[in-house]
Amino acid sequence: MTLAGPAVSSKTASKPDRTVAKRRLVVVSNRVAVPRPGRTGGEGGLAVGVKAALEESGGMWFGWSGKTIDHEKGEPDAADLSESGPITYATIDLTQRDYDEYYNGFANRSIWPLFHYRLDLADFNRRYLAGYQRVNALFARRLAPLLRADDLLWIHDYHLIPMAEQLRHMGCRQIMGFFLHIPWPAMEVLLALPNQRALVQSLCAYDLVGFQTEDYRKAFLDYCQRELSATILEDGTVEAFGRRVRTGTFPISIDTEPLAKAAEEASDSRQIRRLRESVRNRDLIIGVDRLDYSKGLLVRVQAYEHLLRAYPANRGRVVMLQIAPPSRMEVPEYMQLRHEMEGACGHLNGAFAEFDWTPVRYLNKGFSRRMLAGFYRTARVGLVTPLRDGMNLVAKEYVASQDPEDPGVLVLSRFAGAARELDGALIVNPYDLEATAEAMQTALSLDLEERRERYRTMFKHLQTYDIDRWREDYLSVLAA
Ligand code: GDG
Repeated sequence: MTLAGPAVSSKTASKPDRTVAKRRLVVVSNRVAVPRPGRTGGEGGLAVGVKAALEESGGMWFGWSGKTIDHEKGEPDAADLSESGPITYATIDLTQRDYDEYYNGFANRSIWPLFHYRLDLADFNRRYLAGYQRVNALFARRLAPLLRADDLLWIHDYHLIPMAEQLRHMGCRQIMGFFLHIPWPAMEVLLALPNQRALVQSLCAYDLVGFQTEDYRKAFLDYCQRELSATILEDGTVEAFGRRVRTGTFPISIDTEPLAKAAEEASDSRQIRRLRESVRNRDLIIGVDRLDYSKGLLVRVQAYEHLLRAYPANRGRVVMLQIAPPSRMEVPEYMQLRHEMEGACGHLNGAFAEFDWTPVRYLNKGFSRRMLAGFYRTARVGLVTPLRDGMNLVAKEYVASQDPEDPGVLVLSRFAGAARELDGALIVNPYDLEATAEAMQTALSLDLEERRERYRTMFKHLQTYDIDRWREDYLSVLAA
């Protein structure tokens, strides 16, 4: 079994550039994880990686505060600044209308469904696009006065694609990099987005555009070549709209060692002991996902039902724990999914439960990172079945949290970016419910030696390609 390392397309990526440390880093993302007293450990991969980068070089983190204000009050005049150690946090509030049109609208009802191949759920209302452009322009206007000439800008994700273009219009000449956390879709799918050409043009205002996998980067280059007749240089640089933009593949990762340690410590905690006692001698199958239609939650429950039907010996012998904190609840498609999941889990439990066994425990709430690590370690099978996913950090977290002496098995969708790296997993097509059920059955029955072998190769990979390596690779290429 061999693991392919992440394909970083630039040859300079493995040699960290010392100049990175000298420049001030300015990170821009939709939300900013401003530290608050008594609130630690709830951050996801992006926040952990960004914070570590800013702590190393010093710098600023700019974005939305998470608060909305009345439209009548008008937009804020300037960003709110606060400092914590070497990091300056700069946040702005959004009006309710901006929030509805930019965030709930264009970002999460136009781009998100389309980039996850859900054309049936996409809504291309022009009001959304106007709101998206308006908020990106607002972000640029409030950020520009805070910038220094030699800052290095790192802008994140689909909410903020037009940021660099807006800043360039205002005369900003800094080095600007963009990283897309979600998939870049195949050209035929992207063509359905009414303003797709303008969106790609705005990406060309960056100096570097980073993707999670080589497939996404190639899909981007394919569009540039076929739709824009752009010149693509051998190293993946695109020449279009009078600019040159480099492209690269930078698979995001996790804080592998700290997470492995947290999982080991958590396994002795009171809560994890309680979990083990409640599961008793049964095998636990775990899923952890934002309640999002891209994560393949419904097909997962259906595949589990197939497992119980096709391999009835599992009845009373396995338990599925599905943690699904609600997300984007103002977007109707997410509310709809919530209803559907409640129906699916209720149906499953109604059909199979016994007076002393419930097949699925479905929880609509979040847990601390430490507890999550303990849950992962307790589970014999990690079930990660997105229908489309930029990377999927849960897959990596599940592996990192395992007991090296008695590790569990990861069942992973081929449509997650993580499947390109984690080939010690049992890779499945989540649309094929029966094959997914078979993989679950295989996962439950693998012998210890094979489980260890699969775990070892993946964990070793994650030790090298962790979240620090991700940001070092990105920033060294950006600064080069
Ligand atoms: C986007 C892309 C890409 C979940 N429940 C709890 C909790 N989580 C944490 C997980 C994980 C994170 O949230 C989710 O990350 P994913 O990668 O699985 O998915 P998205 O949120 O869709 O993220 C994705 C990612 O960006 C990074 O680039 O991988 O493809 O869609 O870290 O652990 N954390 C805590 N309690 C919970 O209940 N503390």
